[in-house]
Amino acid sequence: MLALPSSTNAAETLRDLAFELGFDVAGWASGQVPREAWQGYGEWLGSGRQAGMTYLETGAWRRADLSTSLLAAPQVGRVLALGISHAFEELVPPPGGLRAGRVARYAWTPDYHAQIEPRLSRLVREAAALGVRARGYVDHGPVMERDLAGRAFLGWHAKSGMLVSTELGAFVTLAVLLTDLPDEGDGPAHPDRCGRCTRCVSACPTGAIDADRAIDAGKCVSYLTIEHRGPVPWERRPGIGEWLLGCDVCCAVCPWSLKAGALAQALQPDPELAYPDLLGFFGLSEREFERRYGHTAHARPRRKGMARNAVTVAGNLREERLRPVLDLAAADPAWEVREAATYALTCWQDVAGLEKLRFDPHEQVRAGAQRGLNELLG
Ligand code: B12
Ligand code: SF4
Ligand code: SF4
Repeated sequence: MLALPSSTNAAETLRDLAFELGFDVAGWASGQVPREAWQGYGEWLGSGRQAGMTYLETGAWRRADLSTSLLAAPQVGRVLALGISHAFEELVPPPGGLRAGRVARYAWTPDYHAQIEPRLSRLVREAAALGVRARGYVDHGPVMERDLAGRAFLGWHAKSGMLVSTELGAFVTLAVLLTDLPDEGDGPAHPDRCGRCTRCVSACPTGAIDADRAIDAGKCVSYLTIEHRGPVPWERRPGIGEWLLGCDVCCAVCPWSLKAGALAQALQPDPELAYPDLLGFFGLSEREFERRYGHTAHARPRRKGMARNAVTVAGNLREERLRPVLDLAAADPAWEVREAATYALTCWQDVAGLEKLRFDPHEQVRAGAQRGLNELLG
């Protein structure tokens, strides 16, 4: 029998190991990024849809040439694209505390970077043992993970902007392993399985999904609750609805997610992260918050971002049991939180609460209180 060339063996070994490590889907793509992908990225930046995420502009060109991200290798040959499901079963909120609102499913596990990076490191070590140079990325590298995953046949570029898989639906976290294995080009393109469906577009609470299958981040609840710093534009706050961190609407309504069901196996969700005690975002110093949430996605907006989100949700939900959130927010040391309290007090038609904040030391809090009073009293 003919021995297989060693690069084919290495590629197969690494893909098999990825499955052993808990990835649900894995496939190889060419390391040559097609012109339409990086041009599309440039056009998206040019249209300003990155909102405040200026880090997406830094070294934007590196997405076109992956060799700049595989240190000390002449060039990237092939890339192993990986996907792991975060389609968890619904969880029961833990007892005690004040629990309301929703956290997007990807954030139900202790930080997914921390869960996936050790798996990528294991693949890098195995690659080295096979004489292959490799480097793993999950989320924050200058790498268009969806483009790679699409060309590796893990799924297609769906109308929601997501990489959707026929097996896993849309609740898939992606990662990539850049390697210097010889490039073998891409296989066949994955067919578009959206058909005439437009559920995600109609269900998006803020109209953030554009016709070119890209997101206008400035409108997206995920951006507003995770990445946006400072006050959220007032007119966007009702659209945040009950989302404390991220948003799952476009993934949840997708028929492919419904068909796949709750099949996450490798990642373990934590009910305390899915349904955090809202009171826990107040009365903590930034350092205490970091100690409690440092290993989670909740740390990204920092304590004041989570407190801002909590009071915005309390405003939108208008449930009497959430009154303590409004009181704590109105007295919070961070002006951004007190400013968000003016919105919530307006939703609650609490003129007395707004009157108090009209004399706040911070100009933007006073402006919020005045705006609320104008809305309520004309
Ligand atoms: C910035 C960012 C955001 C921004 C902007 C979102 C956006 N759609 O661009 C915000 C904060 C809004 C966001 C939100 C979310 N995000 Co996000 N985000 C990223 C990040 C860091 C960069 C994305 C980016 O560069 N966007 C700019 C656009 C123009 O680039 P792009 O998406 O890569 O698309 C270009 C090409 O790749 C190509 N393309 C796009 N998709 C596909 C698919 C195929 C098959 C092909 C061939 C080509 C192709 O077209 C585009 C133009 O050329 C990636 C991680 C990464 N490094 O890729 C995660 C990532 C895209 N996010 C992810 C997730 C899970 C989410 C949320 C679901 C989180 C949540 N529940 O709240 C939402 C979903 C919003 C949505 N409908 O897209 C996952 C997506 C997994 C998947 N199955 O697609 C990623 C890949 C992180 C990860 N490692 O898993 N995110
Ligand atoms: S994450 Fe939410 S707000 Fe953002 S595009 Fe999807 S449905 Fe719209
Ligand atoms: S909801 Fe429909 S249109 Fe949107 S990604 Fe899923 S299949 Fe495509």
